[in-house]
This record gives sequence, structure tokens and C-alpha cells, in this order.
Amino acid sequence: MILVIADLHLSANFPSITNGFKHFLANDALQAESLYILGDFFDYWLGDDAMSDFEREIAGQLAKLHQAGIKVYLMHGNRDFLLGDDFCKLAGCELIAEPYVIKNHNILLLHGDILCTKDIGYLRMRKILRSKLGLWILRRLPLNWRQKLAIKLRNQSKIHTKIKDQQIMDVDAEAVRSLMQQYNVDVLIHGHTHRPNTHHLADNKRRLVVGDWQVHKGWKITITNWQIVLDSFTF
Ligand SMILES: [Mn+2]
Repeated sequence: MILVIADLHLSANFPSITNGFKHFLANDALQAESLYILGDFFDYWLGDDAMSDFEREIAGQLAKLHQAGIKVYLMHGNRDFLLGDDFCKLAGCELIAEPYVIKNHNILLLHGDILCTKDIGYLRMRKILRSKLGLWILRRLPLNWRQKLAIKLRNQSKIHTKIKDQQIMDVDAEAVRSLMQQYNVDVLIHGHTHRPNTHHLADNKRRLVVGDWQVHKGWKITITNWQIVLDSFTF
């Protein structure tokens, strides 16, 4: 069994989600052969050089899975894209680049923001921040600058979700179709939009959106050889 989660937005400010995650790790995740985390695992990430006690504790929690023989794969989201090798070493997980195909299952994994192609302003900013040069500069900025930038980006993304047309904020059907065709997959799984659902597309294809974790509720997708199921659970 493979488990997929995304958008936990872990932060020391939301202990209830952290507790829910610990519960998930001790129960569901220990039954899995592998766990995929599709981005925005943390609410923000200033850099591996600025890891807090909270973030180290989460790394320690993930490392328990690794010690139990469970493979953990982590993908960047739009909020934690500065997360790097130092965290992954502590957590015993492997950083994977999107788009990522789960071998033998023909399933494509993404965070999901690149599917929101109508949001031109956001994608333009993303391209700059996540370019090699952009990342190089961001990683070398003084910590207090990175803190200010993180707050700014988070506020922008909040205002943005409120103001922007809901259609613009969701994925673009054509972007989904062409990416699935390019990777020759029947199933696409992503997070980011916070709109958990199973969408049935043409030619028996499916797009599953894993939900964002709330104060007392988490979401997961379970993949076995015979089915792919999205469900929520309370904690
Ligand atoms: Mn996101």
C-alpha cells in the first residue's frame, strides 16, 4: 500500500495538526510500504540552515518511518520549496522533483500549482523564485530578509485566494490533459488547490486531489494494486 498526503502546512502555531500527523504516522503510515508528501508539508520554510526545534522534531518523526523500513518521498510545494538535503538527511526521506511518476503504477504526482495556468502573475513569480539563480540568491539572503519575504509571500497568497476568480485559482483542464498525455498516465494526483475530489476524465482517466489538513481533519490517498481511494479522517 502506498499513501499520498499533501498540504499539511505544519507549523508550531497549529499543534492540533501536528498531533494529527503524529497519529497518522503511528497508525496508517506504519502500515504502508511508502509515503509520498506532495508539498506544502510545512507552512513555510526559510532554509535548512534556519531549522527550528519544531522542524527538527518533525524530521525526527519522519525518521521513525525510515527506521521502520518505509520509504518516504517529499516534493516541494509553493510554500516550502527552500526545503533541502539537510532536512531530508535528518528525516530519512528522499526529495523528489515534480512531475514524478510512481513506477509500476503509472501515476503522475504533482504539487499542483503548475496546473493553475490561468494565474499568469503567480506563474511568472514562481519562475523567477524557483530558477537556479533565484534559489541561489534566496538561500544566501540574511535570515531576517527571508523571514520578511516568507510573510509577504504568505500574505499575498491569502489575499490572492480571496480576490481571484475561483476559476483562475483552480487547475486548467487543458493543462491537466496535456500533462497526462505527455507522461502517458491514466491517473494524476496532486494537492495545492485545497479542493479534495476524484474527477473522472475522458478515456477512463482520473485526477485525484488530496485535501489540505484542517484543525481536526486530515486527508489521504491510498493506492493498492486494485484501487486508488481518497478519504478524510478526524483526529
Ligand atoms: Mn500549495
